[in-house]
Amino acid sequence: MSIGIGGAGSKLASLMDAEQATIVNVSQSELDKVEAGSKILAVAHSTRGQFNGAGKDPNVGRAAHASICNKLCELIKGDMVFTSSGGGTGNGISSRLLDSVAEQDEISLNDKTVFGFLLPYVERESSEFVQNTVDFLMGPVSRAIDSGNTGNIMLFSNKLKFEGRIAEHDYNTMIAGSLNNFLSIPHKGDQMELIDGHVDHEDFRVYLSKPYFNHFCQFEYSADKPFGDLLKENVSQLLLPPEQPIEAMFLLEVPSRDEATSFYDILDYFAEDHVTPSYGVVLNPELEKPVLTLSLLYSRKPKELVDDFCQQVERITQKKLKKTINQFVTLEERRLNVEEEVRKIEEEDDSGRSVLEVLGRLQKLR
Ligand SMILES: Nc1nc2c(ncn2[C@@H]2O[C@H](COP(=O)(O)OP(=O)(O)OP(=O)(O)O)[C@@H](O)[C@H]2O)c(=O)[nH]1
Ligand SMILES: [Mg+2]
Repeated sequence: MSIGIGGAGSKLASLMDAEQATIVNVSQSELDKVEAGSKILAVAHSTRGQFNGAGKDPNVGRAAHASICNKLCELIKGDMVFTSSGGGTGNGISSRLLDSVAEQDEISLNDKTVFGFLLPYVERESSEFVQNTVDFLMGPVSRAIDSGNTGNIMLFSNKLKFEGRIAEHDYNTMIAGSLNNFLSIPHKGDQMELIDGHVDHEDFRVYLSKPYFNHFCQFEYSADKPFGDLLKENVSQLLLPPEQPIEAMFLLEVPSRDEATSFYDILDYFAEDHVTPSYGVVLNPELEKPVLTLSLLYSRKPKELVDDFCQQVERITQKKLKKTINQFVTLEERRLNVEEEVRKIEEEDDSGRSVLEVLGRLQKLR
């Protein structure tokens, strides 16, 4: 089951499994737009947000959180929460939710919540979305990570959506599809013939409960290329790029038993960084080539993530500044034109005095 908070979060949760999804919003009309098994309306004392959402103001979401606080805390146990980091509803409600997670003494492994945050693409999205995201990462996300009380955190990015000009629904489907690929690792271990290693449901649950960022991807595996190069080419564009992993997990599906031992190359690659992945190798005769589903857990201070954001903002600010300077130059040209206009008036003036002469006298009087 998954819980979606705000517009983007609700759409993602619904795509993961509409019947099982619970969606949360401050606006009934926003709730009506998305299909879900269960819908929760969060109400603030003020009437702001009731019709169109929080209008990018996280204060509205934060205020509304109080009305659903207990219900939501109970609901997220052992489940997945999706929200955008930029919108007012998702950001505001999730901020309070993350704080309540951080304040608890210890959360048992089975009750840990996995969070999926959808980050804006700085180059194309509004400054409010970016500022809300910076506040979100520096505040509640940072505190929740420090508490060690969250499960994995997935940082989805809208960069590819904008750069690839992908329709919203298609992009959401890509995100949900790629997450489902990762989540299917233990099921495939059950359903397909196991050749080597093993990732069972319990191992998977333990992996999900670790408070690190999770980057997952799936690609055709070839032992002909160094694994590092292959990985570089195939990291997911739907998520922020991964850092040096602390832990890893993979499932290698091979069409025939002959290719099964190629997984040793992957283990060798990770051994160089002292990472010993959990893994399974299964036989999938329906495939033509081996397919690898890989997840990397990495740790990163939210401050560093924010620094990346700020660098992008800085680049854009520089570009805007350049544009402003160009505009200023245009204004200069206009001023010169005004001087010319004065000359024209002077020529046309039939009083016998030049305008510049009059101006000169006025200056002497001063
Ligand atoms: N990929 C994707 N991004 C979305 C979608 N809807 C909104 N976003 C992004 O999410 C951010 C805006 O957040 P929303 O989820 O719309 O906002 P909200 O939580 O409903 O909050 P308010 O609308 O302010 O009440 C921006 O970065 C949007 O680009 C979606 O369906 N898919
Ligand atoms: Mg909204």
